[in-house]
Amino acid sequence: MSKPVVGILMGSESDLPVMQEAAAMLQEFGIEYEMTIASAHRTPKKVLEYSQGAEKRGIKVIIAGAGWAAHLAGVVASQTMLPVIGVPIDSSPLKGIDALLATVQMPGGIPVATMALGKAGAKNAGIFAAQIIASHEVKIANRLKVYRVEMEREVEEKAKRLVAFTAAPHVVAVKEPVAAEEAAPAKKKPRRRRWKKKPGAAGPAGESAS
Ligand code: RP5
Repeated sequence: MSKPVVGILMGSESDLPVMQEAAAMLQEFGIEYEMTIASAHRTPKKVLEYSQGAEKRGIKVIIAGAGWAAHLAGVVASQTMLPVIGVPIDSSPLKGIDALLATVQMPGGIPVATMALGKAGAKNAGIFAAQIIASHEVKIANRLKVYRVEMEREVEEKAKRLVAFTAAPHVVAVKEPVAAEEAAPAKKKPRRRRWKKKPGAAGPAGESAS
């Protein structure tokens, strides 16, 4: 096994289900990575040590995912010259809008390449890290090209299946929606009972027929 070239950091264990998406993409492209929990506010020393030592250890890109007031990616970026990819995580009551703004709104001077919120963002972080590595590794560049071709083929297959589905007889045979009155048989009106006066008989109020 060769040395990891991508470092994945996350603020909490609760971020793992999201950040696994980044790891899955790196695995798909055959890129070695390491993954750990380091929080900018709970374990700030660890974050500093990790960020300052990463380049020396052979790391080329750092992916940092955090939720709430997500300052992790910015703090990491401030401590290294490596490119830092930020993944805002939708773990807060604000559904991640706080993490998105905290990660993307870096003041000029210390950039963080911010991805989309949540799992899609983590997935893209993995692909983006692969693209950075691909700039000096032809093998990874080729795998990325294959990935794009495969994605295109899958979408085309789905489009063909959709055409086949809409052309199928069972779809054509679908009837127009039946109007509610037609669908339900009209209810018979209850016959009103009429009180008939018998000739010469007294009425209900005791009136005699005239
Ligand atoms: C952030 O606080 C983490 O990145 C996580 O998304 C959020 C909540 O952490 P836990 O309270 O679940 O540990 O630092």
